[in-house]
Amino acid sequence: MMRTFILGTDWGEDSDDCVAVRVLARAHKKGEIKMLGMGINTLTEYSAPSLYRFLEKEGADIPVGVDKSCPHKIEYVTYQKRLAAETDKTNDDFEDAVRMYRRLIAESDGNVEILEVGFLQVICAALMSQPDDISEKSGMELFKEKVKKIWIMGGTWNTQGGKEYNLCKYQFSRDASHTFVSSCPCPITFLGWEVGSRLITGDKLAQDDFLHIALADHGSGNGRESWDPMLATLALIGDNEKAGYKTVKGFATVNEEGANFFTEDENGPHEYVVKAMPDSFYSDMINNLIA
Ligand SMILES: [Ca+2]
Repeated sequence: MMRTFILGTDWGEDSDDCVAVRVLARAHKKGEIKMLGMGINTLTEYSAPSLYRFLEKEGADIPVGVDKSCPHKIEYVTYQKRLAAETDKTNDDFEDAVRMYRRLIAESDGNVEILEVGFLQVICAALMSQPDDISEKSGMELFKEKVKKIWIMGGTWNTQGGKEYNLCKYQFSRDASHTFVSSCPCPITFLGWEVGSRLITGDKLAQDDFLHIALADHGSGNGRESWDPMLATLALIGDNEKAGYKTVKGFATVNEEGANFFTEDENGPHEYVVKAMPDSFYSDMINNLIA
């Protein structure tokens, strides 16, 4: 059975999201996986149209949603404006991300994996959602029945009480991380800040490649740290050891201040990964996938 994924991204805040989107879009296009949809958990006037256009340039037909009630309205970054200028679409042409998650999960065959490389308010709202016109089931019931696995780029797992951007930057993201991690009935694999930090990818792209241009628009024309594409490649490979990681299993928590903690336990529902290979192993793999 082909593996199916939903991606959540804070598209527009950083540029490693663009690298991750290319990795996933290419795997989708090659038929290795099916990307059911991509939901954006930040909001600018160019959010959904720019991701839509990026995917169109990839030749990957993947639905896009955006958190239309996102409390975090950011200034657009240049790559969003550049891409959005190439389409007539606006955010109004796209589905709300929480509704999209509910719909895609409800319509799925029970084989869904969710990757999150941004804030957790959309996946949290989907988990806490009530029955509606999409499904008579609650979000909790849908997740239990249909979501097999969740992959999160977030946290710092080499220290207790670490605070990492995605899990704790804003009040809404702290609230979502705390609620989601304590309530989610599905297994979660975390790839922490410490894994992708200082590991550069996207530095070998052709100058006329639109991914290079997006990175350069963000001030990362010489490459960017690899948090999001490392999570994407880990999830695609689907086997921590084959992907070059050691696994620590147990129970993760995120407190109300957004600090993350971990209790090791062989039978725990959560795990985080630790690099088992030299950095070039991961950067070569990602650079090959996006070349
Ligand atoms: Ca991100």
